[in-house]
Parts: sequence; C-alpha cells; structure tokens
Amino acid sequence: KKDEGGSTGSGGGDGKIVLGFSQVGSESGWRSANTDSVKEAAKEAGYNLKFSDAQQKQENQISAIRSYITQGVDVIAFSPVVVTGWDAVLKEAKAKKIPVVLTDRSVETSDESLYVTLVGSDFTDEGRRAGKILEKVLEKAGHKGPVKIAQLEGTTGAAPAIERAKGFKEVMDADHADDWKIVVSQTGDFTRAGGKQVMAAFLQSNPDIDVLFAHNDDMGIGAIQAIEAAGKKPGKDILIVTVDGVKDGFIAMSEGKINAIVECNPLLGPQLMEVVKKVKNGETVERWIKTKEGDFMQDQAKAALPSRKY
Ligand code: GYE
Repeated sequence: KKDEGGSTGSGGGDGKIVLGFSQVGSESGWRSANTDSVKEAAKEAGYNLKFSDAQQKQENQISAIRSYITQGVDVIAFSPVVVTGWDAVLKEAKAKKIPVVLTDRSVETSDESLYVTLVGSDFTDEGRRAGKILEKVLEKAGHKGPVKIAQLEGTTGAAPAIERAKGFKEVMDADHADDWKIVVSQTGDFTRAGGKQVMAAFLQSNPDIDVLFAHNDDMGIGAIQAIEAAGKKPGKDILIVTVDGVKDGFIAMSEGKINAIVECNPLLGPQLMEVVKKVKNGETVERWIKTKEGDFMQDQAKAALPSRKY
C-alpha cells in the first residue's frame, strides 16, 4: 500500500503525500467530527498527516504552520481561527513554494495568491437560512407581534461568526425591519460553557427574550441549561435556532428544546484529500469548493436522529 499513487512527497521519503494540518481546536461537536473526518480521510488516502490542535489560539496555528514549512511538507491545510493576521506566515509558505489550502474557514488577505482554495461552507447563506427558518418557527409557535432576539455569536473575528450574523441580518433588514429586533448579541466562543454563561447574563438583562439564534449547536445547548435554570422552557418560552446539526443538537431538537437547525457539514476530509492531491500535482482547482447541506425543523428531528453520524 505504501508506494501507491505515484506521488513524490518531499518530506516523507516513502512516496506518500505529506500534509500538514492545523486545526482550530476542539471547541465543539462540529470540530470533533471535522477532526475525525480529516484523520480518517488522510488514512484512507494513504497520506502522511501531520496534525496539530491550536486550542483556538492564532499564535499556536502560526507556529504549527511555521513548523510545517520548516519540515517541508507537500501541502499545508488549516482552518483559520480568525480571518485576519495570516499574510506574513502565508508569505513564508509561498516563498518555500508550499501550497496552502484553507478548510472550513476563510481568511482576509490583500494577496489572493497566498492560498489556493477554500474547502468549506457558505456561512452567509447559513445565516440567511437561519433567518428564513425562524419565520417558519415563529409561525408554527403562533408567535404574534414583535420578536426580541438574543444572538450568541461564534468566536470573535472568525469567518462563521461574522458571516452567520451578516446573513441573518440581511433577512432581518429585508423582511423584518419592523417586527424583529436583536436586543442582545455577544460571543460565546462556540463552546457550551460560553453559551451557558452568556445566556444566563442575557436572561438577567433581558428576561423577555422571545428567540435565541446561536451560531452553533454547542452554544445553544449551553444556553438551554441557562434557560432551564432560570425556570423557563427552551423551545417554548424561548424559541431556539442553531447552526451545525451535530448529534447532541438533534437530540435537543427531538426533545423539543431546539426548534430548528441549519446544517453545516463538518465531514470535509474526503474533499480535502482530493483537493490536496490535485494541488500537489499542479492541477487547477476551483477557488471555493462548497459543501452541501440542509435545514431541519423539529418534526424531522426524530426521524433524522438515527442516521446522524456525528
Ligand atoms: O459551526 C462551530 C465550530 O467553523 C463551521 O466552528 C465551523 C464552526 C462550527 O466551532 O461549531
């Protein structure tokens, strides 16, 4: 199996493609599923994967990328914790002619040649889908009149946090300028603990919240604990829309505590390995390789649950 594929990895010496992957962290169920997918797909593809977890810290990602450059890996892939601040290290990779593939999250850069492609979801569209599905949720709940919304944002400066907020606001500004209002919005850093803590504070300052829009399931699940601790019923007293679609999110939805989930697919491994091979072989690839996903309402949760793989 060792020498299959005919590629000549520069760093491995055994003919395998050497891929350096810098992961954001292990902040959420989505992230764990994403990590498993990358590791499994690399194994399946027969690559030599060098993997590191940055614990949600940009400086850790930068040093991981630097070490991959020093090691002379064939391709570097990473999921940038925030959008800004990458140009310097990406220029170092470029100087060593090591192609960089972004996975999951995008960067902001003045030099588009610093990365080859992005494999990941359209987060702005996820935000729009959250807005659209909230219309259905409100209708189903028979909610009349103004809607006071609390938003739990993802990691500050991260592409999914910026873009999900943006897409949601688009729907709000276009169709609900008169009836919807975001009354509180703060980051919960994509974690359960963050979601719980920030939601508890929200409930103190705004006890009359109608809706929670959480940028991921984990923060939504943390918030559910805070809502219950405050003596309210999640999914009834406060309607909840989240993003991701991990198993625990589906369980909460099947219990009636989350009203709708906008899916964001973490299983990027196979697509990433395919792209890495093409890039290594000097083939041209699309600038943005988007993942496919769907939306789910409560009545679909029970049926969908057994088939959720992560
Ligand atoms: O939604 C969240 C994770 O970047 C799409 O990061 C990813 C997000 C995902 O922590 O759960």
